[in-house]
Amino acid sequence: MRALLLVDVQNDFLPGGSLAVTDGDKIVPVVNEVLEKFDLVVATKDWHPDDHKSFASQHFGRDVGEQIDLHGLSQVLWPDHCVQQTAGSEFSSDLDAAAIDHVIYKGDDSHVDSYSGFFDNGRRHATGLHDWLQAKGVTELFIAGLATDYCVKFTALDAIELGYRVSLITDACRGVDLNPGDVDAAIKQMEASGVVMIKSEDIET
Ligand code: VGL
Ligand code: ZN
Repeated sequence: MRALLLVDVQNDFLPGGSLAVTDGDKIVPVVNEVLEKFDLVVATKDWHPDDHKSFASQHFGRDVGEQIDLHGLSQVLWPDHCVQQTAGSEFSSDLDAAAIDHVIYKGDDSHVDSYSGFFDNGRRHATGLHDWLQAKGVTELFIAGLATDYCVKFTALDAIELGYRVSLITDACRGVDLNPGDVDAAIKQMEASGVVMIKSEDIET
């Protein structure tokens, strides 16, 4: 069984959002077309409390983009984003969200970030995504969403480690590129781990 896994297609990652990914909105029509090809669709939502420690605003004298140590884990500081129950945390209104069968929430613990849709960055807690996919008999994942060099990458790498066959729909992803080259490096790292790079048009119905 195959499934489409949408990563964080939320307003704050789209132009106009607080952590806007360049051209993030360009993936939405591509995702909508791809959605029709899958019987099973699961989506993640970045879902932070307003005092989440990945927010630069929570650290006196620190700026967005700086790296800190957060309880022993390296943490990039972000603008406040995807705060629970806010408009920024909602799916893009242009996304055909009715086609989503299940939503996985991540990043809800103030003290640890969760880039992967499967585990928090400390790998202490599972989100329930693996259990859900297993219950549905999913062995093959097609991944799309934002951002290529953060949540998409860590989700794809965990999926490989958990034993899924993983394809990344490259025209349905965009990255942050905080440091230029980050997106290219992320693609290379995923490929080296066994993720297959495909285009949306190559997906069979
Ligand atoms: C993400 C940075 C912070 C992502 C989430 O969805 O890639 N990036 N939180
Ligand atoms: Zn986040």
